[in-house]
Amino acid sequence: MGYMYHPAFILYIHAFYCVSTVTLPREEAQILTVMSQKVDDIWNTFLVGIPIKNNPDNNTYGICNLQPNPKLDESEERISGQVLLRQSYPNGKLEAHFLVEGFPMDSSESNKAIHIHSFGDLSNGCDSTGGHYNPSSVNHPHHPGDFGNFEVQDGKIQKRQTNLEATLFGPYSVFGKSIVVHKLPDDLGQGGNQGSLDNGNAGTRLACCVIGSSTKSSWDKYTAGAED
Ligand SMILES: [Cu+2]
Ligand SMILES: [Zn+2]
Repeated sequence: MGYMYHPAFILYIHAFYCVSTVTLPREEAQILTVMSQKVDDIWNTFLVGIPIKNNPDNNTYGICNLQPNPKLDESEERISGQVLLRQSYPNGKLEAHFLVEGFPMDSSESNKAIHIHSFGDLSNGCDSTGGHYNPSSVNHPHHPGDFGNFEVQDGKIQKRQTNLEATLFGPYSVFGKSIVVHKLPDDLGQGGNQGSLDNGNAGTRLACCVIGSSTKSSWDKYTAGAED
């Protein structure tokens, strides 16, 4: 992404150089500091789009509170849960912690697909979240939110993933997008048809949520006892 060359960095170097080699009048030094902060603010607004300093540990947190799809038939399972997201600013890879419950204990289709979909629009249940979030126009399963298959054990999914491609920062931030849990496994692009290359033929949308910004305390609350 060329972070090395971002304007705040250049201005910092410039300001540092000036201040360290020449003794500037106090007023000029203050002006430089203010300018540097403003450039930094503009850059952060462009790069991040959300406040990044709400967590002292320099991580940005996200949460998605999964609710059953209100458009489901009576016969379908009602599942709910949380997906917790954490990423260190600005170059860290995304980590996600998945907690989903409410599956039948005797579920025979044990694997479920989970993806990031394009829209945070739940006005028509999970059906209005669109297709897979696909900013680079590639085939499934190469979308940034293709999390793959999740095994259900004792009616639950509980899984940590690290080193994910999706990001909470910049123009491709997934804040405001949605996460969908499907009824079927993800065929991972191996299904030999268009559906496979679009969405992995994962079937009915059982539950969904909109990804919002969050706090370290929510991350800690839901991942307690499950760290690594
Ligand atoms: Cu999906
Ligand atoms: Zn996909």
